[in-house]
Amino acid sequence: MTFGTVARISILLPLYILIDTVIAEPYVEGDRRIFPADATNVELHTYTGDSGVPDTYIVKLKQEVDPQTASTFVDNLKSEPYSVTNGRSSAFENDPSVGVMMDFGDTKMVVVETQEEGLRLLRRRVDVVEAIYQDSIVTTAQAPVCHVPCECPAAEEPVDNNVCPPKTAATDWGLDRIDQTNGQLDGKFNVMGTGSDVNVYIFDSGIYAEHQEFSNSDGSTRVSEGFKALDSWNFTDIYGHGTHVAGIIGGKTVGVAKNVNLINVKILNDAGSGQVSWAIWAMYEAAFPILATGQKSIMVLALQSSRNDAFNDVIQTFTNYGVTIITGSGNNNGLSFYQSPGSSEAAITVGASATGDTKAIYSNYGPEVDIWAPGTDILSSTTGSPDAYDQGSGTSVAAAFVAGAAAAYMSSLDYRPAPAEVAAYLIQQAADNVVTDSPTQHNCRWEATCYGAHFWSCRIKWDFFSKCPQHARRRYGLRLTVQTLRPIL
Ligand SMILES: [Ca+2]
Ligand SMILES: [Ca+2]
Repeated sequence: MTFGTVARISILLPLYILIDTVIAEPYVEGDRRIFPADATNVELHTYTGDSGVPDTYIVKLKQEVDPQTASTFVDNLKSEPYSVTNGRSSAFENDPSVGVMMDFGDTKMVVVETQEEGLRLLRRRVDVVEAIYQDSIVTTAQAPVCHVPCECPAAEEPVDNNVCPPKTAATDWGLDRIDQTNGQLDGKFNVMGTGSDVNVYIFDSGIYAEHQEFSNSDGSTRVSEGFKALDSWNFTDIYGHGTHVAGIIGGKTVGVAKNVNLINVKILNDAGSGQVSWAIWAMYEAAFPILATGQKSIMVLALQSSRNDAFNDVIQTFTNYGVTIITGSGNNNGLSFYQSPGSSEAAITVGASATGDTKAIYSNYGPEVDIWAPGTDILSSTTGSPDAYDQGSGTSVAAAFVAGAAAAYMSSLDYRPAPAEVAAYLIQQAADNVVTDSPTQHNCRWEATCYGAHFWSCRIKWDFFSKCPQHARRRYGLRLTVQTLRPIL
């Protein structure tokens, strides 16, 4: 090394440090690209892959912003250069959520459709905006496609495009399993509580209300129409996922809470796909009757998106208001930390098990998973005719069992229990040390994300690292200490 080189380093080093403190560089975490806040820009989250909805952002306002300033800000979004439109294309023209302020009490959000210049200017509104999150695609937490390695029942069965062959044998092992701590199935399902005074809001692809699983003795249905993301939709379930989930929660033969009120909140299109902003909007709409009546209510989000902190924020808010929210951990066979709502602390996050109490190969896992329930090869109602049934798998299925159990428990009380009370009851009823086959290679993983060539630009997830020892004890290892579900009373 020459003298000249040494001298250059000693001069440049302080400059690098100085620049680093002024302009915060983006970093990548999972498939999110996070632009930290700095003196002149608010925090921005985007996606590196195709999870993000192009040119669509969920803007979270600062908590201290007064209502007048907030509404002026939102009004101004409708003009150039923000150009909030009521949709970029005909398919979105009837999206009611864009450009409307959602006031959740402790937080306010507005969905904005804008492009590069508008986004740049939005980031400069440090006076009003807390953070900006790109909208993201949300789909059913159903697992028709095997994740690597494919979990097929027998190696000799053909695997086409990594999709397992359809299962034919109908089973009802899920109901049988959840009413007992012992893994030896007894062929029975006993439940106390029918969920009759509980409203379960199912945020999904719709519900086929005419299915016999939902019919009362007088021919009426227990399914009612709630809310839908796009005005042009009707409530019909074409995709079938919502009807399957609803059957497990409250079908009269295949369901857990056999007399619960099922409310159809359609936020997924007929291909089972939607946007997180649609889910947030529908939660906002659903909250009005829930909070006005104080009725026992559960929101079921059997959905998954790449992690979206706006989604997690709204779930936290409604949990604070007393709404019990139940979700699946997601179907990536990875950490639920990288998915929403699976990463939500506030929701009751459910992992999926297969027969024999093994972790379902697709199920996500990790510190955010609160409880496990059957998820693989579960028979339930489907669309097409009032007596149509099909098997499905996924953490949606597992979440549906827990939602049914929560509804049955809630209906046994003469008051609306707080979400924490519902969660505590379910976990207390469950058995530890049951679900096996959790991966071990992710134990106590910590990550450093670096940009540039300088060590001080690395960002280490100390938070995650510090959580590991506790969860390594409780939830990882050859013999898991996770819970399987055992309702009710
Ligand atoms: Ca049983
Ligand atoms: Ca949780």
